[in-house]
Amino acid sequence: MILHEIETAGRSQMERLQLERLQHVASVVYEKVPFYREQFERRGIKPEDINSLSDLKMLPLTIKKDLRDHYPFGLFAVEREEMVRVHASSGTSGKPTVVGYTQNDIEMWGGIVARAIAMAGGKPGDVLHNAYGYGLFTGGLGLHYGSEKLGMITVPVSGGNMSRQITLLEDFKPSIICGTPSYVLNLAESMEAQGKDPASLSVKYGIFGAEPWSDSMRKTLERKMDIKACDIYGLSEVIGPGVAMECHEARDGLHIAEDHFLVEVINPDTFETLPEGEVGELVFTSLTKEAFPIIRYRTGDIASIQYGTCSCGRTTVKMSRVKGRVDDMLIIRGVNVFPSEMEHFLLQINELAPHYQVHLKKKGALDLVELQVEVTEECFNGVSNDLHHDRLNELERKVKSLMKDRCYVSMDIKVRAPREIPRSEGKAIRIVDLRGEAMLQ
Ligand code: DLL
Repeated sequence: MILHEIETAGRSQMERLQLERLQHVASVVYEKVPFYREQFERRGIKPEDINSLSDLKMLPLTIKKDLRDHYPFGLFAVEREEMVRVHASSGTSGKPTVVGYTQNDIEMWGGIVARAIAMAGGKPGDVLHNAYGYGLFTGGLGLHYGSEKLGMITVPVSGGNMSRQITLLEDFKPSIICGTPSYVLNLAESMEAQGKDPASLSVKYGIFGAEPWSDSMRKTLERKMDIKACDIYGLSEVIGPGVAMECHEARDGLHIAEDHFLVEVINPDTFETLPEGEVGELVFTSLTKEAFPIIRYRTGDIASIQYGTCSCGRTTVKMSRVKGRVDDMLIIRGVNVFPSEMEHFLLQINELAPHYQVHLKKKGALDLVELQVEVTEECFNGVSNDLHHDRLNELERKVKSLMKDRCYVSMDIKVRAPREIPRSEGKAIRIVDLRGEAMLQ
């Protein structure tokens, strides 16, 4: 279901709207946010110098550190009386990054998330089970307001409490489930552990995101739950979930809400803007946000963009699925690899459960990478105890050579017992960096 005519607008109509909005947001940040005025002045730019969308390149890039340096409210563009909400993303080190919303921002956000849910198969009157965490994280409330705006019966279950989740899924008969893919997988497995079949639930569509997930993970979730799984993308600095969404018809790239968020892809080393189709770092400029407008924000997320008309009828630019974050890319003996690429191949091994972690360790001056994978319960069915060891060794060799042949990386493999790898309540932890801990001998 296409909710808004702008989703099918012609390119020139979209670009006219974007330019008008870009000129407006540039003059707002110049007037209201000292940080941006300083950045513009340093480059000798005035908002009125923006005469075409390609002038966007003249504007300064913004990074997470700029948000931290102005913690908590230093980049807000409105008076306190106009603000109604803040969200924050947890910082790995120190303070979180804080973002703010006016009432209009909340309305606009609800509108784009409603569009996103409709794109993934949501309909007024149907039930949406929202297992994204409610709180400072934008996932829970972001999906919640969008679902209500679309007219769906919204179940604000949040994360945690598996048995309650399962009861609500069985009793309320939702057509849509939302959550991080790792958490929903965890949920499906908990049902199986209780002897229940997740495919027997009423759920038809999944809206999964907030973390990188591979196409193999998509297949696993689709098979286990008998659903169509769509990818939702977003980040709090830009607004939260809904910046981009896959349509359930094509499930081939995510439609960016480009009437609100202008996208660019840059080379993360040279900052040069890359052409359509080339993989680089996504950069977004908000076009309509009031409280926390953001100019050319470097997301750290790696993807490409593609223009054209989708088989669903939408004409909005699509981004590829996120391969990973610039800072999650592993460089193993000169070869670059993202955990989601490893996931893609790992999930093709039947004996393995879809859970894994990459442990980074240090031995002397040397960095070591250990991939921890988990066997399924069924792997040892019918195997006598004395053969367990051989089976594990054989599996380790299999994973090692798969990683070498398909991802071109050589790493240590550790096969762990069922349920030994920690399960997620929200975003899965795929990389565990132990290099700061006591050195291994
Ligand atoms: O994760 C917002 C969100 C909530 C998106 C619910 C989708 C669903 P943050 O906590 O600020 O916001 O984290 C943003 O998560 O820069 C990406 O690295 C990653 N991310 C978000 N969606 C996806 C996705 C929310 N679909 C960061 N695929 C982003 C891969 C994603 N990575």
